[in-house]
Parts: sequence; C-alpha cells; structure tokens
Amino acid sequence: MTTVELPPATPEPAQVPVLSRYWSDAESWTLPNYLRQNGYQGLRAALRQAPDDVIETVKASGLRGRGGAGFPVGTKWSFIPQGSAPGGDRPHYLVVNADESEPGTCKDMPLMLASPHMLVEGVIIAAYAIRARHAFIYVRGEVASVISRLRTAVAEAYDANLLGANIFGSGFDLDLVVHAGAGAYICGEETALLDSLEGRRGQPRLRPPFPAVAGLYASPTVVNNVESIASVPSIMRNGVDWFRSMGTEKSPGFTMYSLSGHVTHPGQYEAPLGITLRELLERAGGIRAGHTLKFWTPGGSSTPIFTAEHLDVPLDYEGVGAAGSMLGTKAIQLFDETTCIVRAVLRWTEFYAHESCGKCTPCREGTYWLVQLLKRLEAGGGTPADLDTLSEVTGNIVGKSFCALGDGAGSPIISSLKYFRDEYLAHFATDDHPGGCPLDPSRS
Ligand code: L3W
Ligand code: SF4
Repeated sequence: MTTVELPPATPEPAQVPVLSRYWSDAESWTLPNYLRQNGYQGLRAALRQAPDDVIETVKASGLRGRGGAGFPVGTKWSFIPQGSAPGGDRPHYLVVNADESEPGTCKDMPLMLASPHMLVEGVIIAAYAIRARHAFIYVRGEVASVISRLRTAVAEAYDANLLGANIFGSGFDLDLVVHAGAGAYICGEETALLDSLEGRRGQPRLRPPFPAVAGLYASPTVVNNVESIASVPSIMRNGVDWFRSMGTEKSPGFTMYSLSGHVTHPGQYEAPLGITLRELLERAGGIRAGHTLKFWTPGGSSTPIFTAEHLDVPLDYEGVGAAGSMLGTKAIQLFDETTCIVRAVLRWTEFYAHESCGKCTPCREGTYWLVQLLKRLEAGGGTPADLDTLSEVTGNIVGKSFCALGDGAGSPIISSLKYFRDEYLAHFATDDHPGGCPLDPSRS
C-alpha cells in the first residue's frame, strides 16, 4: 500500500454537469482517472478541518437528501450524538442507501458505474464528519455490474491509503463494506435496510427513534442516498457559495433528473434544481415524434402524477410541493396520449402489492384489493360505485400504513382520479360496447 499523491487541483466552473461530468470518458471509474478529475481533493480539504466544521459546511450548503424526502443532509449528520451526549459513547455508522428500486428511478446506478470513487470519496468525508469508523454501501442485489464496480473501487481506495488506517496520514481510520441486498423494494426504506444489513428479513422499524439515534446495531447511524453523498466532495472542494450559486435558495445545487418513457432521448439529465420539465424536454428532444404529453411523474411512481398543465412547474422541493406532488427521486416517467391511465395505474399498483412487506394490514390487504379493483375497472367490468370503493380503500391505506410504501401506493390512484376520472368512467361497458380501454382500437 502506498499513500496516493494528488495532482494540483484545477478550478471548476459553477455549472452543471458536476456529478455526470466524466460519465462519457473512457474508463472514468478508475482511480487514476478520478484523480485527474480533482478526485479526493474534497477529502483532503475535509481532513484539514475539524469534523464539526465539515458538518457546518454541508449544513450551510443547504444540500438536501436526494433519495426522495429532501431532508437536509448536514442537519441529519448533526443529529449524531457526540461525546458525553446520551448515546455519544456508542460506535457511529454511515450507511449509503444504494437500493435504488423506485419505478422510474435510475440515477444512482449509472453514477456508481461511471464514478464509483465520487461515492467512495463522499463516504469517507461523511464518515469523518460524523466520527464513524465503519461505513456500508447497501446496493440493490440484482445489479451485479454495479456491485463489482464498487468493490473494485473500494479495493483501489484501500491500496492507495484512502481507506483503512490513518487515511492521508490524518489519524482517521475507516473501513468500508459493499453489501448486496436480495432484491426487495422495501429495503430502500431506511430502517428495513438496517434490519436487512443486520441479517434479518427487511421490514420497517417504528420511528422514532430515527436511525441517527438508534440505527445499525442500535447505534447512531446516518443513512444517506448515493447522490446525496456523491454531491459532498464537490462542496468540500469548491465551497458553499459555489454550490449555492446553482439551484434555488431553498433547494440549492444540482441534481440528476431521470427521463424515461415516451421521450425522444431518455436518460439522465443533470441540471440545477428548479429547472422545469419544459426545459428538460428541450434537451431531451421532446415527447416522441407525433405525440403529445398526457401525464408524468415528477419523482417516481410514489409521487402524485402531473399532466401537461404542469410543464412549467419548477422542479425543486418547494415548486413541486406547491403544485400538489413531491420531487421524490426526480424520476420523470413520461406518458403520451396513447397510454391508458387505468392500465398504467394498475401496473404501478401491482408493483406495490408485490413489494408490500406484509407487516401492516392496511398496506398488505389494501394493495391486494386495489389490484383486484383496478383489474376489473381496466377490463371494463366495473361500475361507478367501484370508483368510490377505489377511493375509500386508498383512503384507508394512505396515512394509515406503517411506512411510506403505503402512501406511495395511493399516490397514482388519488392523482389519476383527480385528473382522469372521465377516462376511468369511459372504461365501463355500455349498451354500445362491452367495456375496456377507450384507446383500444379493437373495442367495438
Ligand atoms: C432524526 C428526526 N432524523 C426525519 C430523517 C429520517 C430519514 C430522513 C427523511 O422516505 C421518501 C418517501 C418515499 N430526527 C428526523 C430524522 N429524519 N426526521 O430524515 O425522513 P422521511 O421520513 O421524511 O422520509 P423517508 O422515510 O426517508 C423517503 C419517497 O421518498 N420516495 C421513495 C423513493 C424510493 C427510493 C428507492 O428506490 N430506493 O429512493 C419517492 O418519492 O415515498 O416519502 O433519513 O431518518 N426528527
Ligand atoms: Fe410493510 Fe406496506 Fe406496512 Fe410498509 S406500509 S410496513 S411495506 S406492509
């Protein structure tokens, strides 16, 4: 093992791309290439400061969690009890939530494939700040290529004394483990993830206590999303003002928007927070040729849908919230006029019913019955009373389930009834036709 020599840092413009800047470079994932991209300069800057100062910097940057909830990252780090505070004597842990599985969400996997060292560097900085000596990256188990890429990067980091004992001669020690999950969406819920990491079946725990107080092995634990942690090195390198010069006051910085579905060029689009879908579509070539936008999700299937009316909503936490949805994971799934809303909602609901962990009755039983109702409605066999039942069953899940999966399952249903009730009604059989999707040309 030899301690790595860092080349001189180069200035960075306050503009995107930051996270995805080197994604198309040959072998962007290797340590030598990452070092040429100002890699580990953020760590060096952090290690020159006291851990509490690093937390203050991240707090001042206003960086918000990119995993769905938008909780301020520095604030979460500051919850970790220190010194003589209750719990301050227990070991601290950092856990990266890389269990990306929300329908439409596909930003963390390419980030880890192309720039695994950006995440590893962020992990070391975050662990130093919260005084953790052990960190884990909990990765979705199905994505073998990502797991392998991460493990190679971690091995490179150990060889270069960027992990292990006395990192950069600072006296700070850190071990990092890449742990593969077993393919359950619920393990993306932070407390289910911790149960799974401890070797148990992944099911959500009661909160509070939040992980920051009692997390992994009942010890203070920070759980952060991949993109949140990967954003930290650039803040440490370039400073708070640099970060805040992008995005909005309450949602500062840059982020990854994932565009999928009926769009000309699907993919990852890095942009300052607050960009609109209209602007993103200009970059992505618009809705596929000859078609028009019908509905879309701003942040994955757990966030209430939007329609073409919402093209100019600022895609930041406040803007999307004020318009009646959530920014979530910024997974923008786009659907044109050929898509049956009932069929789309059924597909999402089948996903939630399949992934319901079964711990609480409203979600376990409710999602099953939602699927039965939606199947009947989609096939044209329902009656208007079924729409009331659909709303009632959904109302008995949302806000009454043990974790956010139940709320997420209700989002597409409630919002689709708000915007497309007439299309649900148009599925019912009449004297003129046997029912079914009105967009289906074979319906006589
Ligand atoms: C200490 C307090 N810590 C809150 C921490 C808490 C967590 C974070 C946010 O769900 C959302 C969900 C999905 N003391 C604290 C505290 N914290 N109060 O802050 O907590 P919370 O409860 O607001 O959200 P959450 O449980 O993290 C995340 C939505 O994201 N979502 C899900 C995407 C799924 C994926 C995936 O594919 N894996 O990302 C998309 O919209 O519905 O609402 O760390 O501990 N007083
Ligand atoms: Fe499990 Fe669903 Fe209840 Fe969450 S809401 S605890 S996923 S059954």
